[in-house]
Amino acid sequence: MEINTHNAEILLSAANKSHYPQDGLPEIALAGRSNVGKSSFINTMLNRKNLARTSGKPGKTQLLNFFNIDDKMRFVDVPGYGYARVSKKEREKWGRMIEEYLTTRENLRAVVSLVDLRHDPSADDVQMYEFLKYYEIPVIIVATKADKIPRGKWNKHESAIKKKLNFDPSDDFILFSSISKAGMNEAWDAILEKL
Ligand SMILES: Nc1nc2c(ncn2[C@@H]2O[C@H](COP(=O)(O)OP(=O)(O)OP(=O)(O)O)[C@@H](O)[C@H]2O)c(=O)[nH]1
Ligand SMILES: [Mg+2]
Repeated sequence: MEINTHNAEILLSAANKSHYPQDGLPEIALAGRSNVGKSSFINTMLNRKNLARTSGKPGKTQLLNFFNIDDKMRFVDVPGYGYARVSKKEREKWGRMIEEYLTTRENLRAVVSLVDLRHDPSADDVQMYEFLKYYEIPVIIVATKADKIPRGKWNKHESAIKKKLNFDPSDDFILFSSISKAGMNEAWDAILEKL
């Protein structure tokens, strides 16, 4: 598929099903803990500075944000999990919103599940991966902030993450940096293959 990735705009934000776009365009969702770099991933992939709003302040993305890419596909920026300073009630609301999207959305082709290359995956990261495997949702693991780890140590960090996740070798695993753009072409290849 030929996609002009420069032709991208925020389409809408949704809290539930009734607000999702109504057409059949394929969607790729971004999941990961708060601050891992989901919005930065979107900006990097679309060569934009701040199309998906980023900040040092975790919990910035509160709704499902749908990005139209050249009227051919969408990215769906999902609010991050694991942000400590939210109430139990908010966490439950978050859980229902994500679960509804991931388990019922026919447009969904794959989830890009982001983890921080520097650290072992959190319990929430492991749970998200298990959830996606359980529902047989195609998953692409993207390990972010690779620029913060010297290249000579990438392999060691990759192995540690795979082990902790009980990684299925048939899934994609991509080392990524929104600073250096390492892994960007590989990520696009993996995504286009899923559409
Ligand atoms: N060095 C480095 N910093 C990054 C990278 N990706 C993201 N960041 C920084 O990490 C912080 C969080 O990035 P966001 O993209 O806003 O993270 P998010 O996952 O969208 O966070 P929430 O919306 O809160 O869930 C920002 O300060 C980014 O500049 C990366 O690849 N390398
Ligand atoms: Mg965000």
